[in-house]
Amino acid sequence: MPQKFTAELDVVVVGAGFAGMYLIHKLRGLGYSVRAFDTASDVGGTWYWNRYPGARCDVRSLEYSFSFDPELEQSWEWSEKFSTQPEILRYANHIADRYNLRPDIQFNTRIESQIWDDERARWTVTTSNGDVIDAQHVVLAVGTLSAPKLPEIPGIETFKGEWYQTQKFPKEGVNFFGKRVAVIGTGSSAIQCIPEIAKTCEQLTVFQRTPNFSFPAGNRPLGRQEVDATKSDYAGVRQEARESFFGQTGPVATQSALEVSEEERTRKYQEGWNDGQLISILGAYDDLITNKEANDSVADFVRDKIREIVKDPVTAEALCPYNHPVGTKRPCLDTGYYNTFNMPHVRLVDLLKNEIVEITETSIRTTAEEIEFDIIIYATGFDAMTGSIVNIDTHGRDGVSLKEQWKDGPATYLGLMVAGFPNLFTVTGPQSPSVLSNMMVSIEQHVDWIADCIDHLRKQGLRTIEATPQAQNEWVAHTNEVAAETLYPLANSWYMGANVPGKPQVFLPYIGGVGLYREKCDEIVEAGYKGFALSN
Ligand code: N01
Repeated sequence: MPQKFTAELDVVVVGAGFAGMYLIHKLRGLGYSVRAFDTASDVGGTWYWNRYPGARCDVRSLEYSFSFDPELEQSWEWSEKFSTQPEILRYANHIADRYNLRPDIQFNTRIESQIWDDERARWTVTTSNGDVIDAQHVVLAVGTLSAPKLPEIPGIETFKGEWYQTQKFPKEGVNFFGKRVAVIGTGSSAIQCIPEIAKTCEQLTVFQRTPNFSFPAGNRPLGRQEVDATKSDYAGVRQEARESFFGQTGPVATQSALEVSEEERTRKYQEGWNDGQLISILGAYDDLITNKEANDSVADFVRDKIREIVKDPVTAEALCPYNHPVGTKRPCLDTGYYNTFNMPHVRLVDLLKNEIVEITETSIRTTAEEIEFDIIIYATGFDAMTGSIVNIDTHGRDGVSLKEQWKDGPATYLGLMVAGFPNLFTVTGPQSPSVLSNMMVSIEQHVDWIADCIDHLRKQGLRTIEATPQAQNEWVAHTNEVAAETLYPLANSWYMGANVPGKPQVFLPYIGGVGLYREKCDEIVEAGYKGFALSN
């Protein structure tokens, strides 16, 4: 029986975060019928869900914003150096209102499956609401850190108190006053929420498996002068970010950390520490992420800072990271994190000494003790970069499943397309700079590239585009080669897929740099979409 479609579209967009919203705006402007779908009840993607106390971006707000509309960037006013989640969500809502995007977004809807029909050269997309959509293209704007992960702890389901995941915090917030609170995890989310929760709770216990390197954010209100300085040359600022390594403006190091004296290095690291930006420290020398000895010098600097700040020497030592080079697990920017451990009602439990055995109805039990709690916060991360892609049942040519094809690790061409899956695009997908960059810069680049590509097909009277297996293999080999030149593979990080049991351990993003990557993408287009097969 022929399939009954509830809608026909040029493009289905999965996700209504910043990428999904810009896709609607861009594609609609080019005359395409497009609809985005999101499980959330409103726009914002990652900033819709991550409402935990203290949630804040750690890329400067003036640069963590869209550049595609000069009027938008001039008229929007950021209040602080690093924006809070509520302010970024207001910005997301402003985008939705300003460009009237909501009529083309279906909320509270999950995309369940996407099946490629080779004969018709179209996708059949089904949703949790029973829609069956016939679409020429599908763009996955699903986010890179949007499949939250609970820890595998026995008894987790038995806890009778309140429990929350940082990535799915309730809209109405949580009242910690007078409560005994546990936070499990010490990644970016935990490091941001711990100082905030400590302000009101009765007792806070932090369960740490791996200490992380964290730097003070030095957040502050934005001054008029600095805003005007950026706004008077926004085009120049954006250009510099696009051509940079991490998608942000900042110093470009040209010297090895080992070429200078210890005093000089310490002075430079102190400058970065005071400046409160990850790129100021990690970009202080050009070999900090490639040379272990160079990296050790900055690791020593941070460990000294921790010992200086945290009064109890046992706690200080437990907070000092030793098992990975700085930067190879996502480093954090914090507001008072280490100082929080000087508060009398805050305690660190070092899981490297005594691991968690189980969670009971009322407590967390380690090999050494049992502690009762009213609230448990799981700040335990995500199935990063691939989780939210493979969670959609996707079948390409000859019915091949994407999940099955990626069982040994993701393989893409440029993080934009996958061989065997025509007309299916990923925004900031694996093997693109993505999570190693200012996401707004990478999102805009990918959306522009994808929209131009779709438009190229139409103008040339073509129906499909697909990565060739050879180009994909070469790109994956290149991304692995570049990663192998760095220290990243030395860490058990989510960049490596190491935080999800059974997930293949490969370095997920592309560490060649945002500017270089953009050049490569542009060259490929100029060479007639080299490495892609286009057909009518
Ligand atoms: O998650 P994470 P996150 N028992 O995976 C621990 C972005 N982000 O939500 O390292 C005990 O980093 C785990 O321990 P270990 C940013 O890119 C950005 O904090 O696996 N502990 C780790 O400490 C970030 O990197 C911003 O040993 C367990 C923690 O949980 C990414 O999102 C803010 C455990 C998870 O840390 C993810 O950050 C927030 C277990 N069974 C997030 N399982 C900003 O822009 C896991 N852990 C500032």
